Amino acid sequence: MIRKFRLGKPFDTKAVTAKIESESIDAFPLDLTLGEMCVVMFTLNGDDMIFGLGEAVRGINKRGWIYESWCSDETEHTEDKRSLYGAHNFIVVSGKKRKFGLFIDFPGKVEWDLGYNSRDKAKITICGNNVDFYYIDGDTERDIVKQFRQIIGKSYIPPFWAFGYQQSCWGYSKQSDFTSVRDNHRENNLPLDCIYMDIDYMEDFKDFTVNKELFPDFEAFVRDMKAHNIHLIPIIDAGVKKEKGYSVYDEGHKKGYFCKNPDGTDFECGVWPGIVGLPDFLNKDAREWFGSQYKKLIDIGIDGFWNDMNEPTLFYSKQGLDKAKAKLNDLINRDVDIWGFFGMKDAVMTMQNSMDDYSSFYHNVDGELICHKDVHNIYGAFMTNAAAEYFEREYGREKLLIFSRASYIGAHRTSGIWFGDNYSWWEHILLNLKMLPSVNMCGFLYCGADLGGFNNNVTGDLLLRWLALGVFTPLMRNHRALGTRAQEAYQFDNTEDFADVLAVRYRLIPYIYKTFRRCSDEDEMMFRPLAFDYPDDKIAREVEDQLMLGEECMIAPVYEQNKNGRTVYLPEDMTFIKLSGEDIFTEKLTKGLHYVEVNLNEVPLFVKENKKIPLAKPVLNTAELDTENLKYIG
Ligand code: MIG
Repeated sequence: MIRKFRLGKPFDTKAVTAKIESESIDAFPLDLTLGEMCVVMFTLNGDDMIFGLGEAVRGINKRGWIYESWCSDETEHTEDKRSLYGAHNFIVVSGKKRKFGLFIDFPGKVEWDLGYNSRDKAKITICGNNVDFYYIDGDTERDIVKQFRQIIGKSYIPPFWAFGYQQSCWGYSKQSDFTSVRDNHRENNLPLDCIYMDIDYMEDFKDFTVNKELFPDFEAFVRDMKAHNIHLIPIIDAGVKKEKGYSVYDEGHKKGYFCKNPDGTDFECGVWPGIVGLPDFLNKDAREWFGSQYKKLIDIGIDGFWNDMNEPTLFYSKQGLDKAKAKLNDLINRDVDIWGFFGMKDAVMTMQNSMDDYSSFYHNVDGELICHKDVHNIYGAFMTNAAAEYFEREYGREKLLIFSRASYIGAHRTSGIWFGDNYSWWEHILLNLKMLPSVNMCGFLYCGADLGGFNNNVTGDLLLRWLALGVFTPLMRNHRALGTRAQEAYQFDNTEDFADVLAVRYRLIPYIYKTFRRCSDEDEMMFRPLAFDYPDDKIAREVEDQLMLGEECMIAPVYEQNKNGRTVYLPEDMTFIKLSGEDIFTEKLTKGLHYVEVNLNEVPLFVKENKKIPLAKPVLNTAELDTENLKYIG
């Protein structure tokens, strides 16, 4: 059962689609302290586990750390962090004595102390007092999540080809960069469906422009790629470059569609294009206007986009820069000692994404001015909704691919997400795995991490192991940062191993796609912690490096270097399957612990007794996939 409790006059975040009558706040079942900020408290029992919070660091079980819902351009996903790009305010508390779900619908900052200051207390601080609480009772974790999913609406479904393998790189710029990625995949028997265009394709990082020197006839280029069944997916950043004569800026400025300073002038800040205006995505007209800009690219054949920098990221603002300069000047005129040195460093480093800046600009919501910091967490979601609403109206559902970096619950209905700037670290394979069930709980089904890692230099074995997890994630994209070691599948001397692993993806697409659709239709999670399916199994409850997939499978990737396999826990008898190219290896294993060997070119998978999964013939593109003649294994 879902109970809603309203405090004050909450901002309409569009997270919940169901109409639910709210009860008196006095009946709220958890301890609640009211004030300028609201605090929710409850005791944690010894065996309580806490699931949820979507995109976040640390474990599947979130207990024992302090998290903050505050959409952040966080470039290092280490366990000391509190926030990443998304703000997903839903948790499930699960113990023997009681199980419940809690969704806090609030667009500003929320702090989740889940047994951090005191091991047996949860203390959730909401930075405001206009908020909707949803409290969900249920017998099982799955049931609680399903009830929640039913009130937030069905998850986004992308076009079928978006389940193919995708290659990306910050730094592909000229036309030949893209054609060579395409051709190298084909020549090496490596499948591919999409190539991403990062900010380099634009003219001076201006949204909705294409650099004419790099792409003399962009339309013909897009057509040529399409003829090879390759979709080009350009990036769109939140900030619009301030430049007279650039129509998007001129129009946005004239119509008052950018976020404002208190004096009514446009708030300006520095991001990749230089000084930008931030479109006011919370304003309905601005949203429609920005959404319709995508048409410029759609008209020339583009059918997918990724939205970036929409937390929003602010490298600096004019006021921040002035403050930092004054501080530096002051320091420079003195003898700089060690503290002066740190002062200088701080002056520069704290300029980025500062709370001062987020507190200084305003949105115009139906004539009412709202300070950004109070609605920060829905900015990116509303950017993506702007595009998605336009797409659906003009082109229909499931026609265009769109996913975002920043998100809030609600955006799961209109788009996917990717997990942002991870590293080419082994531990980030595991972080990728742990995030999957957490974001699924919050409705985000079309998702994935930068396979191979974004920052730092990859190695071939790391990429292979990571791909063997990516084979199961709806968004399967290899992406890396500018200046890092090349990580396309053909860059390594054992290219055949990569062909073997990528072939498995295409063999599994019918299964993955069907499971994905079903999970969207039935408000289910595609990936679940073992704890959800085997609540009475002590060992299963604590497993943090294996996941249930759909109703048939369990996955357990190898995520450590120089390992020829791993230990895996089977909560029931299962068939251990290894897929590699056209090869299939199967072995029946009984409930319990096993060490399984997995070569670098193999994808491990476990299928439950009496279940079977379909496999297609491996192909090099989704357009070539035969989804009718399937072979069932299990
Ligand atoms: O400040 O567009 O997360 O995927 O390659 C970096 C360049 C901006 C961050 C994204 C990343 C993308 C990069 N962007």
